[in-house]
Amino acid sequence: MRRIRIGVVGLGFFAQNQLEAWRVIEGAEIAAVCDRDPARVEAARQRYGIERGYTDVAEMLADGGIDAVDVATTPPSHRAIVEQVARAGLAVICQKPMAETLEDARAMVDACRRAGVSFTVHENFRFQRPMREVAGLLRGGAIGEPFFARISFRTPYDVFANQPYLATEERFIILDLGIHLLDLARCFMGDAGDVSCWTKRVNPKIRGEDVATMVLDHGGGRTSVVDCSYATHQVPDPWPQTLVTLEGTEGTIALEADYRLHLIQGDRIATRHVPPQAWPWSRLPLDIIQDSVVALQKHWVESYLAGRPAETSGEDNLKVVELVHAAYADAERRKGQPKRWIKWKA
Ligand code: NAD
Ligand code: 89Y
Repeated sequence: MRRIRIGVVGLGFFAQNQLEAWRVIEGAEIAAVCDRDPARVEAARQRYGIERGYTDVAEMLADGGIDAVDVATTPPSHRAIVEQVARAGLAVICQKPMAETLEDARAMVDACRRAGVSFTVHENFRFQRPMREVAGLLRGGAIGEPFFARISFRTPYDVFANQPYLATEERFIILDLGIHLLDLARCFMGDAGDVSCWTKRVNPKIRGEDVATMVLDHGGGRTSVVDCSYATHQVPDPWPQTLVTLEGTEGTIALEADYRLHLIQGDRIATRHVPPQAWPWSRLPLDIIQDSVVALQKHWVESYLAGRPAETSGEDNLKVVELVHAAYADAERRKGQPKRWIKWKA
């Protein structure tokens, strides 16, 4: 069987996980690497033993011999690269956030649809092993009909050390991280029709918000609370774990720190340990994220070969981008409003 030939664009901090993952996934191979920084191209070529290296996406595409492009650059470049790849008629995977604006995200989905190419967003949190276990219990009916979810990510972790660009963005935590959590809320509870949101910047050294609390309306009184913070004093630091509670008519699922997964039904509780798979390049505590990259890329290969859209297709992920922007709009609206404190009646 011929392997799918992947061109990887963007060879920075996170791409290393994608490159490592492609190497262990049967059915795919890295055909070329590309970054505007020649030193990063050379380093990737040496480290991963890849012949073809480029500093320009157009040149990589013009040389042919590629079936799909995996885009791991930072968001400002996503739209132009995805549209370029779509015009070349190749499948494309793009890192989250697909784009910084809703307009760009819609244009990207539209460009891929018109070109007839498959478009997937690298939305990996729903592919974390514990999240697959939670979804399995839920879909198997273990808790009946879910009516409440809490998806929580709170940490003091210095995320700016590895990703310095996050400190200077006008919009930080919802666009960078909350986007994953909003996707998880959709994955567990279905689409949301409305979102209320409160944001705050606690760290004075950064530009955007580092704390956000969102409440999603899934209809029929069903809600999710999605909360995230990079400003929380917490020992031990759970980073980069996402904690989940799902309450249903027949039971509760609770994913606690250190991958302890509880299923509570009446007065019974069953607990399992659901850690990620370790890979030779895994580094604690990022192993949960690194394993999810392998799982997402494997899923992408299976979907591509079967000729069906991946779970996190561009069209599906557009709904997450819409939620992100709805959340920012709601937070902005609240900041502009006079406070409406509850008036207690004597
Ligand atoms: P980075 O700055 O470390 O790397 C980005 C690389 O892209 C750089 O080497 C840069 O030179 C290159 N680049 C930028 N524009 C380019 C262009 N037009 N052509 C060629 N190369 C270009 O960034 P990062 O931290 O690796 O983040 C990359 C993406 O990964 C972001 O979208 C980020 O949100 C995402 N990310 C995802 C996860 C996850 O769990 N899914 C985790 C971290 C980061
Ligand atoms: O960029 C973010 C992501 O996608 O997952 C965690 C992260 O690296 C920092 O918030």
